[in-house]
Amino acid sequence: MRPLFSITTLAILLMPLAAIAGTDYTVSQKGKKFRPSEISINVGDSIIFVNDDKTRHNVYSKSTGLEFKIKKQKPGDRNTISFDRAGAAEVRCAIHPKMKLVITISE
Ligand SMILES: [Cu+2]
Repeated sequence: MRPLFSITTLAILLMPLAAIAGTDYTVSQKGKKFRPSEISINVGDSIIFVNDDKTRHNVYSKSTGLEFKIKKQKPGDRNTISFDRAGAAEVRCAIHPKMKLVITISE
């Protein structure tokens, strides 16, 4: 008797689940800069903000529909933000006004 689902069929059926789970990207804050300073992701993906500096950061976005606020982030801390809609988010640091990250989120 043939198995009901082949491995290939199973892989195809499970693929949408992987898409829903999304991809995690890491953005470092080092030397009072975001690294990278621009990143393109897809809806459902997440960004892990890591403070690799010896100073605190305070990352936020006020971009419409894509607002978030990590608040005070100590050296070594990591915070994950997921993005569930398309658009462009400008990310700044409340402590260091020169810091800027642009996230482009596609469908
Ligand atoms: Cu900062």
